[in-house]
Amino acid sequence: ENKPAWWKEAIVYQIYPRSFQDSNEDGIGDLRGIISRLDYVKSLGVNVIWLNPICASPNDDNGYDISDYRQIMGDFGTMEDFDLLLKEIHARNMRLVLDLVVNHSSDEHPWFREARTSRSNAYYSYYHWWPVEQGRPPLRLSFFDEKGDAWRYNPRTKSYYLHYFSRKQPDLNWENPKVRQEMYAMMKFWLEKGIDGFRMDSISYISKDIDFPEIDQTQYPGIFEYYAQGPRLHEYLHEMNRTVWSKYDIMTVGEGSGETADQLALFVEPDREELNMLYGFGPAQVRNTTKPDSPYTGIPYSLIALKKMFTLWDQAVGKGWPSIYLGNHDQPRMLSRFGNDSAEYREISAKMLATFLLTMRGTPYWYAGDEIGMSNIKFKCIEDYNDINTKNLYKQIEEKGGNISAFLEEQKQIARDNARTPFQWDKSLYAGFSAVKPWLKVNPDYGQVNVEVQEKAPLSVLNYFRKLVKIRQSYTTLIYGKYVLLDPANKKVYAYLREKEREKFLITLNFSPKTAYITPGMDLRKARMILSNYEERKEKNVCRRIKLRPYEANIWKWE
Ligand code: TEU
Ligand code: CA
Repeated sequence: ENKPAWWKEAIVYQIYPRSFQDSNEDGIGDLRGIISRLDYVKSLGVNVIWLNPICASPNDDNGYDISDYRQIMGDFGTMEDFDLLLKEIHARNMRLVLDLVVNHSSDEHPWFREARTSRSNAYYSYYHWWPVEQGRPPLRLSFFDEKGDAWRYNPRTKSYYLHYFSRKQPDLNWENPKVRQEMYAMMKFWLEKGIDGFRMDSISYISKDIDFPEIDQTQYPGIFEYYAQGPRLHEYLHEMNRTVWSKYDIMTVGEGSGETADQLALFVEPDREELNMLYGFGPAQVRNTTKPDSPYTGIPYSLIALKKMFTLWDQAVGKGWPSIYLGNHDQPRMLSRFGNDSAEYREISAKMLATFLLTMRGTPYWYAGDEIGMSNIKFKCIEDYNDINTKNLYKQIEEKGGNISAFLEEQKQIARDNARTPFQWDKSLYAGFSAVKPWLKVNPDYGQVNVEVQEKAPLSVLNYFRKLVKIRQSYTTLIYGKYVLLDPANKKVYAYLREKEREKFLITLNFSPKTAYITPGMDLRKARMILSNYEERKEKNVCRRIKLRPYEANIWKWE
């Protein structure tokens, strides 16, 4: 039995600071902007805010390239603004979790500026290098480099440095105990300010095989074995837990990278003293196949695979605790991906997805804007994009003479910028996000899809979300209760039980735009529908088989 903890009962609300609210008319969201919207966040009923990186950064990858771990990014404000933000969050009985980016720093961080000057510099061993006298470095591909290579030559040291992400994000060398000590001191700096936890970026990459063996996919078919999950990963996590985290009442969630379900428990089982949760890649990478844990290639997805994935991860967590999400700042909008963003089904399917996220076992991570049904912007041309990921892939395809229009079509479905467009507050110019032109275009649907309109509409997605939050918080069974998947082979319906002691819920979700049926295999005559995303409920005479309208979602409770 899992011990109750605040982070198990929490609903995490993820804010991408650049896109939430601009307070000083420069078109960029900032901390004062977030402060001015805290009453809104509180009104949702959520209780933990996770902010994407806010530290000083030249913004090659929007804050995931940190040049000073103890300063606030100029675009976002000052340390005084931060202290006020934290105070205001706590004053509303909410908590704050920060993004911790420790696998790499910016190349503009003083450590790297020093390191790149000479091999004898004390900071040289803060990073990973491949000296020229050893020949060409073994192949490692970068996720974000415009040429694709994760090694970049540095003439002054006659060596290549490693950067899994962009060339402005050199990987830190965690083998070096000094690097680890610096990081622990930095974590304490923020914890002493009173923050409530960390979301640990790309955490599995911190340990790698530093011999950098040639990649042999016949030996290890999974490429991640070469990039991440190195031999000392769990040692480092345990050390961080013992040295820092265990001294505070905080939550820690690691962002995984290609972990398979069988590795999950190693991160999160309490007696291992590592992380509270792992935010695995699995669920968001489900594709059109029934094989779980297969690499992502885009959409469409298969509902059967999605169900398999969530069910597998629910079990694989062992004595640990699951994290539940369908979208974030690296994924397309969940509505466009897993629901249906057409005018006809937008609202109903957004409500259906919300019903899913808030009735699963585990801590839900809710991405800001999903509660009003924000959808992919689907940019038509490359100039509209800001994301280094899309821009550099474009350059690579251009260079190779690849199919640009097919690439742009695909980006409409999967590009990260789809989820990074400014938050839609009202129907004024720029959606109330800013008085000036924002850093990224506002989704043109903001006239209907905005908070102001939905506040006034009792049946809006926004108000449905609030209702759901209340329901989750009134029944601990929806948090801790056992999760039991029903009818796994049903291609349209995701149905499951949540049960604890004598309390029992049935959740029935139609993930399709067609009428669908589910026969849960139990007597439903004593079950009452406590929530539906359709105004008109059809629960009369339901005995064994449930008929669901397009994207219909219901919560049933046994009396
Ligand atoms: O993402 C980790 C990661 O592995 C990404 O490469 C992800 O797969 C990619 O965005 C998909 O295109 C984290 C952050 O969430 C992401 O925003 C950062 O860009 C990345 O780390 C580097 O810090
Ligand atoms: Ca601003």
